[in-house]
Amino acid sequence: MTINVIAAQESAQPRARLARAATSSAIVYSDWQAVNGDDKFDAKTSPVIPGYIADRLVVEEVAGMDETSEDDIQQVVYRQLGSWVPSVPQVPGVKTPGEVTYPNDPDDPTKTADPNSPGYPVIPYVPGFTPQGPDGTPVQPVDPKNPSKGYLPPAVPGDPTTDTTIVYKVDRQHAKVNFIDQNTKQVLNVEQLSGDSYSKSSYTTAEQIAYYVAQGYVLVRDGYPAGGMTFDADSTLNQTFVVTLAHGTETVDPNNPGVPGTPIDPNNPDGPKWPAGVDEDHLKTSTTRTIIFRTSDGTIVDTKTQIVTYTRTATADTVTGEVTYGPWTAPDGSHVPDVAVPGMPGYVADRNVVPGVDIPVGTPNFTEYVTYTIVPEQPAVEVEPNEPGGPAQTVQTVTPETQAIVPEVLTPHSLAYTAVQSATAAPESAASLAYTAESATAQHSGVLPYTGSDEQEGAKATGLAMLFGLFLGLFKRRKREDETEETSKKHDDK
Ligand SMILES: [Ca+2]
Repeated sequence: MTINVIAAQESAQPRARLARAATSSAIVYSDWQAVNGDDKFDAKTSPVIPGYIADRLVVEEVAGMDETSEDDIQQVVYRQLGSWVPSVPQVPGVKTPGEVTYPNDPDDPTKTADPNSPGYPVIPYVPGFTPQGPDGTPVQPVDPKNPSKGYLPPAVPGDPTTDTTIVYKVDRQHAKVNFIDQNTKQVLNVEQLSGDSYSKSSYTTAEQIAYYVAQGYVLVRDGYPAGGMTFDADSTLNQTFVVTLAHGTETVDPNNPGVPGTPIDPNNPDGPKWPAGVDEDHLKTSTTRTIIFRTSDGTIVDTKTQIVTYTRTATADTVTGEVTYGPWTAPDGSHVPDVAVPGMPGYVADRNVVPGVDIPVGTPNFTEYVTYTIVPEQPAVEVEPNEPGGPAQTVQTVTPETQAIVPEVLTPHSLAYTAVQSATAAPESAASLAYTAESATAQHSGVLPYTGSDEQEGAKATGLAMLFGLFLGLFKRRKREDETEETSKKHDDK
């Protein structure tokens, strides 16, 4: 479009006006005179018209005109300015900005503005893209820290009426996926990703997660999009995704221990192996209380054992092999029951019961003693020796659960037993009296050895404990040096 600006017509200012006077009778004209003596066209400066550029700045002055001068027509031609024209690839959601017309010099219609002048336009910012100049190099951002402020335009071409195409090149975006060990807080791996703005990555985490699971990890959280991540349009920010993994654990107990060195998961033979410390030996322990029945001269006549078994669990870290144990517990209780002291004809024991006791885990095996002492002669007792079927021959079974030892019958006959014992017979009965805490109801099958008169053979030593217990106070009891280990209470002499 061209605008023709004719200075003489556009403005009254440059017009030189002429006038003359006339008389009334005979018309006599005076000479033409320039009004106010102004006989020239003044110089005319072309105006600035935004978006257009003039071909000349000033229409020069014309002087010395008279009544014979022709009209003077001068033309100033304005042509439309060109623009910076953005060219942005077609991406859904991305709008191509409008073109930017070259700016006018505010003081010179024949020029475009000085690029350093205030208010000079910028090339628009399009997120995810970087504009390039005509030479294919990126244009520089006005503020390198904030490209949204736009870019410095390339120079206006020599012919300012021609456009300059600004090609927007898509930015390369970068992202990373951090695989984190939740237990140690360490980064196991960083996967670097890159792609065009707005594009979707084909990467998925499945393969690497499977790899770590095979190493004994468990997946806590996969923060990476299942279908692949989409790159953003911010080149100043690298997207970060986190896959959180934790150490797997496997817990075993004595009934189902691990086998060190063998695969924890049989389906993953190359995966984590059971570490040391998960076998049964590390998961089970016990404490044994041994009760030794002996005579005052040290001869062992019987032995009983009580065992408390303790178990615990072990939890193995399937990544590091570290083993953590649970507390020890006694599945059947840590209390061993009372043990009734069997009677032995002719002897009196130093106690009638070995009390039950709680045995905390870690207690070493220990031994308690019951000592039998020969009953002294009792001339004052004038009773018939035991008769068959008499009260003293009653056989009473003593079981470990028996708490109170109360004879059903207390008669002088009970004192008539002749105290004769055979130390040499003791060992054979020791083993048969052993029992464990887990089987406290096991039959007490032992028979204490003794020899006696025919009248006494019908009486079973195992039943006599109940009677002997009550007679303990009737007799002086000798205390031996080696009884110091006894833990049960003593009966005071009367
Ligand atoms: Ca980015």
